[in-house]
Amino acid sequence: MEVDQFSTPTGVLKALKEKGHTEGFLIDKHGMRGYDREGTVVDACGTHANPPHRQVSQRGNDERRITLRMPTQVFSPVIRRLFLLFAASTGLWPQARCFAGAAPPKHELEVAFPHLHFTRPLALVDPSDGSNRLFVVEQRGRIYVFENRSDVREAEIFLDISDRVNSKGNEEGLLGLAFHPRFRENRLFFLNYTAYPPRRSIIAKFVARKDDPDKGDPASEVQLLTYAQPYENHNGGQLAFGPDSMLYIGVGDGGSGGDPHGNGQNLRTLLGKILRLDVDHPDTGKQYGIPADNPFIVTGGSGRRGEIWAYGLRNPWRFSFDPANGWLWAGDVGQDQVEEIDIIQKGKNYGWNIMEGSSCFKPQKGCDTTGLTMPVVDYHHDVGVCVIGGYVYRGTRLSDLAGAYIYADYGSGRIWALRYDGVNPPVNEELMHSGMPVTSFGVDRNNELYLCVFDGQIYRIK
Ligand SMILES: [Ca+2]
Repeated sequence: MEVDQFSTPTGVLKALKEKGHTEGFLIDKHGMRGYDREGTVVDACGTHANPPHRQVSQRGNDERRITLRMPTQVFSPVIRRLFLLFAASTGLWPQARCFAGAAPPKHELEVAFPHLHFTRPLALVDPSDGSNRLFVVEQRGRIYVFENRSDVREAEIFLDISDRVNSKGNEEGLLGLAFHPRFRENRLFFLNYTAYPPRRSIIAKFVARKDDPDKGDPASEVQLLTYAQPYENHNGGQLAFGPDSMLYIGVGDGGSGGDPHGNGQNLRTLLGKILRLDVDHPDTGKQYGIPADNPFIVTGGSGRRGEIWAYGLRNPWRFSFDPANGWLWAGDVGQDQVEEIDIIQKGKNYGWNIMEGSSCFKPQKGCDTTGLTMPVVDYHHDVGVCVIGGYVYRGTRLSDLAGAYIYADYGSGRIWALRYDGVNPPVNEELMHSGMPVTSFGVDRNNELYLCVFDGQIYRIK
């Protein structure tokens, strides 16, 4: 069976005649219709008010077309429906869902630790120290620790630095926590938080107490790096160690709207970037080193910042590494129209503020896309308003999600599973409309996935 999708009925019928396909499908603003070789509508979906979720690979094609093939010997109504559901999940073809039949959602959220309640939790982190503890970051400047079992009764305060954290703005506060890969030996952990005055971001390291591993020492702070924040929004916030033991930091464009200072494209500022630092080998006079293989190291006077790993980002709030292959996945929060998921690679330019997702931003039409790296997927603001980057699922509880990148939207509460191998087109499946203000994802030592939600609870997918 071979199926073509065109944006005009003529295209569909032409392909049916020329290629002898069994069926063709038309997708347009009214929905989706299937045609047989005689041009008869054989299946149809209702009107869809919203345009389909658009993929990068579709950009600029007036006549949108995909060709899908499957061996005829396995063709059956059941296989056909599965096949169409697969097509639907790519996002290219959301209306194909109704061809496949409406199925109840396979997954929903459940509270992971019913006895625990937090205030604006923003991150859940495993210390990778062999203990079965989890750490939850609260925006106001607290970190809690607790044993990872669903009946745990209470969480202890691991660290309280609310005295030095500015969390007045919606996007300000204690935003990120990363444990050193050798935390068990050196007890070092790293924070990303905002302070005021002056308005700035601080990347700092702290030590946990030797006599009590459930207590961080607030007096042990050593600031590695600070950078000015011109506005209260777009502070990024993630920091995490990569498989190379380097510390990666997500930095927003500095805020306001539209990146008024052009920070995303400016290699002389840390704003609008992913940074990569070596915390184990500090350069002279610094608390960190710039790795020799960072892409923008210069010896001359260009002013480019050697800390930069990738640029052209607006607000890479959450990113993570896939433990299976080391890929760095990021959710980059969009302006007023487009949210995007990127795979971050050394030295690449992710487009902001020339582009917002795979759409031109400045100028709004005919922007120069030369040298820009497009998102793996993006979605428009009819689907959600603020992407929350997640994790590639490498746990065992949810076998059907193995290898899928799970991410969410803070505004709509939708949660997706995205599969992408770097070669074939991405397959993006919507898992659920949770209705929850998801702020972040985290994983435990077994790579099981958790969600932090602004209702104060930690959830997991079941
Ligand atoms: Ca981008």
